[in-house]
Formats: sequence, C-alpha cells, structure tokens
Amino acid sequence: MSAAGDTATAVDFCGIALAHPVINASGTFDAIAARRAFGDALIERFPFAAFVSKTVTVAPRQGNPPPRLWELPAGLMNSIGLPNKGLEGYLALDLPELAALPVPLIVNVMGFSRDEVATLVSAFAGRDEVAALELNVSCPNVETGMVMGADPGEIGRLMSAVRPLTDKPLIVKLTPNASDVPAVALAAEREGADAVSLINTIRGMALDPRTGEPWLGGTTGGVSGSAVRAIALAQVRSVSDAVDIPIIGMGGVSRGRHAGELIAAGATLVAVGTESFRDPSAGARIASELALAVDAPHHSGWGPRGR
Ligand code: RRO
Repeated sequence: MSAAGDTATAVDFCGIALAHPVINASGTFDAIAARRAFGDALIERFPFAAFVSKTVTVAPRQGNPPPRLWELPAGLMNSIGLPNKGLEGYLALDLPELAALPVPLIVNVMGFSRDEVATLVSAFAGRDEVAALELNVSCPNVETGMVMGADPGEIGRLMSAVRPLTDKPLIVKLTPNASDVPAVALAAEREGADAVSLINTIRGMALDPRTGEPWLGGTTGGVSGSAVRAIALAQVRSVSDAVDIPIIGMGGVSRGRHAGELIAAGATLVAVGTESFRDPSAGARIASELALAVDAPHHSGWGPRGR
C-alpha cells in the first residue's frame, strides 16, 4: 500500500493538507539535485508529504571549509556551515524549481539578527509558492552573542518582531543545545509561532587521529542519526507537555516504528533526515511502514497524543 494520497494517512498541518505525516528535515534532501538524478520518477513518487528547503540566509555563503562530515558508529556529524545562494539567488534560481515539486513547500530561513530574519520573512510573505516558513534559530544573534534558540527571551523578541510580517504559518526549529527547550518552545508559542520542529543536531566534536586537532573544518559539528533518537523522543515529549501548537518531530528516524514513537510522544508530523543520505526514497518507505503499523488491526498501540 502506498501512503501517498491515502485518506487514512492524510493530515492537516497548520491548515496545509498533507497526504501523510512524513516530511524531510531541512538540509538533508536536495530536491533540485534529486530531480536531475532521478528525473520525473522523483515527481511521480516524491518521498515526502511536504518539502523543506535547505536554510536560506540574506547574503550568499560558501559554507565551512572541509572536512564537513564525520561518520559515527550510529550516526553522522556535520559542519556544513549554511552554504547557500542567499535570498536573491534563492528567489531567482531555487524557488521556481522547488515550486514545481508536487507537494507544499516550506522554506527554512536563518538570520544573524532580528532584522535579517524580518527581511527573510517579509521576502517570502507574498510568495504563493511558499506554504510555510521554518525559522532556524540555532545561530548566535550578532547583536547579543546569544544563540537565539537557546534563550526564551530572545525567541520571544524574535517572534514578536516577525509575527506581524506574514500570515503564513511560522514554524520555529528548536535547537537541542539549550538548557530548557520547553521554555523556548513556550516563548515561541506565546508570541505567535504556529508550530515548532525539533530536534536540530546536537553539538559534538571529532579529533583527527593523526594530529589530535579537530577534524571538522568548523571545529565542532552537529550529531544526527540513530545516536540521537532517544534524545529526540524525550525532547518531543517534554515540548509536547509545554505547548499546544503542532510539533514536527525528528531525530534518527529510519523506520515507520520510529516515526510512530515520535507521534506517540506528541508530534503531528515526523521529519526524516540522515536516513535520506543512505536511501533517498526512505521518506516514502517510512510513510508506508507508519501507515501499515497504524492501520494494522493488532498494531502496537501508537497513536497521536490527543492533539
Ligand atoms: O548548515 C549546517 O551546517 C547545519 C545547519 Br544550518 C543546521 O541547522 N543543522 C545542522 O546540523 N547543520
């Protein structure tokens, strides 16, 4: 059975109709490159119910120097450093291609100040191709030095600055590198966030065995994959206890069962990240596995957490 288009798996997310609850994590699936590699087969069997694009910043960025990846026994560590064409380049070159995908488009943006985030939100506010915006708040605010997503006060001020700029759903992508993630989620909700997504990667480091120096060009990196799944589950559960807005849960999902567990912990949607690097069609498989588990007469009891 295919999950796509099956009314039993359809889900409403902030007013956006989705065929099933599985989407991609930002930056883990290059739909433009995949279209070139797989042609129309990608469009006919698109693996996700919505597409979240890689983070866009106001100015173009080269990203971090290599090496950018380090494989872990149960995951991956990245230090990609936000390479992207910048807002103008995205609007001119990427948006037309991404708008042709057969699913709603969510654009992930990051600013290094509240003004930059406001510029990005305003730029997409009137674009009909864009269904929702995801605010990546994992970077330090250049004005305060604080990581925006680590501090409830920073998030509250950010949201009150950008909320009036658009009617589109605003999703705040929470960082797990914060002492009180539910408090950050609650501050976002109070100032008008429509949803939160979590977890982003967890800060880690690897040393070059020959030199003892940091392996990654960016010194530290973000850990993802199976290694973080239990942490994601705990954080989704604690954020679900704190807020009433929908949650996109992610972190180490490679099976329908893992998606079902995040939904049981309070997520409305589940995002697949690292697993898509191994298998670009993983999203479709996970959605089908999830649908089979939920539909089975003797399923193991996963179900939404009453939201
Ligand atoms: O580009 C990156 O290095 C990156 C980003 Br913006 C992010 O949000 N999470 C991550 O693990 N890497």
